[in-house]
Amino acid sequence: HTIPIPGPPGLPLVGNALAIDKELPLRTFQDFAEEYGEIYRLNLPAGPTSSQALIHELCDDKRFRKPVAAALAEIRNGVHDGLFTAREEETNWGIAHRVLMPAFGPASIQGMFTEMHEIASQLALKWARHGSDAPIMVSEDFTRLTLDTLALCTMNFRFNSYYHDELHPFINAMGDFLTESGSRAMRPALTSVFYHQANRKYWEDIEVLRQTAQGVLETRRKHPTGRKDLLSAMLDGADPKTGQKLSDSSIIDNLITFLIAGHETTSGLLSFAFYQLIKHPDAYRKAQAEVDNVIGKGTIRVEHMNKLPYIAAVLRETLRLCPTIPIVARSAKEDEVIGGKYFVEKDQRFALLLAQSHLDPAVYGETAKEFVPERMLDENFDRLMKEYPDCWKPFGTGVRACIGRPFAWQEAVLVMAVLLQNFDFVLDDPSYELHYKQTLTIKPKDFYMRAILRDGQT
Ligand code: MNH
Repeated sequence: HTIPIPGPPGLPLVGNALAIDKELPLRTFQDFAEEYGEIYRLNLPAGPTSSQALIHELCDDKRFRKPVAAALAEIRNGVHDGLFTAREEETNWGIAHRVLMPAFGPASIQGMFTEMHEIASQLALKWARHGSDAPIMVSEDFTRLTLDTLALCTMNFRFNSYYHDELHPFINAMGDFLTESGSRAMRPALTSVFYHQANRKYWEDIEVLRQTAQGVLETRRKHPTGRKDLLSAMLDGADPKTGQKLSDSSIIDNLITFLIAGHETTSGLLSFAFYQLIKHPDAYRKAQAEVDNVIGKGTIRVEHMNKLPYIAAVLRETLRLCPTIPIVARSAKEDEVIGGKYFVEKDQRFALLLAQSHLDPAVYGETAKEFVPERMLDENFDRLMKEYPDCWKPFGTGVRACIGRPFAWQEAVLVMAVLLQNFDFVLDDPSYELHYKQTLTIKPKDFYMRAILRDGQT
């Protein structure tokens, strides 16, 4: 016996679309989850799910897959079958995945440490120069950091964002392209003819992105270097399975994809992590003490990166409460029953509501909504993941999980260490309350802090 999936009543034609908060759709989805439980039906393309148990089931790659719909389908107009926007089983996904996996492996990421460190140090220098009275626009400066780091480490390209108020044309084009991809996904298909201007701008932005990436590729071809970065892995690497190399167009797709998938996510993580630390002085002290004990005042080296377990726990706990990709899509490969009772038709889409499943009291108990890094220390984390598989999914799932995770992790740990080593941080406005700004990812809205150089440091 199966039961229909519960859900709020909707209007004919628009369904539940009007109920969705325009600024912060995530809030509506979480409110409905509180009201209707672990799964509900909206008269929208996807059904939000939010218990660890259901999410565990939907993460099964044998029965469910990643659909490329909504905003992803719009981004796909720009980067085609690149890793992030490829449909299940498209050949180019397999080729790029196999060629790039080793290039995102631990050894290769460790090789990027020096360049990551350089960009992180530039940020510390900027904040030191601005002085402790200057409010820092946290997520904007972290976005400069993550973009510059990605471009430098993956393709040896320097945006030099810190000292420009005007961003590089590529960055503007990418920002507008992503925002517009989100808007297009929300618009009913028939109305798109009314958006001439926006459509033209959208395709022009795609052109800017592709031209820039093509320029980077051609420069590398003309001036080969011994650099072992992601670009050289794509230019030189052959797929171990088919022997095929990546086409130029596929390389361009993936160069742009790294910047798209890898900058806001990591920038949001760092922003939320500092917010949480400032709000939790006890955790803050422990994190800073760990940096002082393990690294002291000397230069941070790559060997330190896996010797900072408390920082790692802070980052995990931050991604639990504030998963910067708060929703991941899945769809059924065949007709299915989930949770032992809900009937699901083939191709029915689901939104894994990570921002809510990460609060499941069945997993995290009474303190589920609190920031408690201790529960994410290695041993506890391993136990949790074993006992409640898929209870923490900020990097997505299965074959389509994040390929950039080791990159993001090294960058985030390093930046935490550099900043905690050199500064004390306080809220610019002590009464600041956390609000999200939602685009494709979430970030803290209007979050400003101030950076005070620590005693005896210059
Ligand atoms: Mn990343 C896929 C989260 C950093 C490149 N990433 C995903 C997915 C999530 C995700 C979730 C799965 C999306 C989906 O199912 O539709 N990623 C993150 C988070 C961070 C992050 C939370 C930082 C914190 N990602 C990065 C970085 C890069 C990157 C850095 C690049 C250097 N991510 C990707 C790519 C994919 C992806 C590429 C698509 C992988 C695939 O489908 O094969």
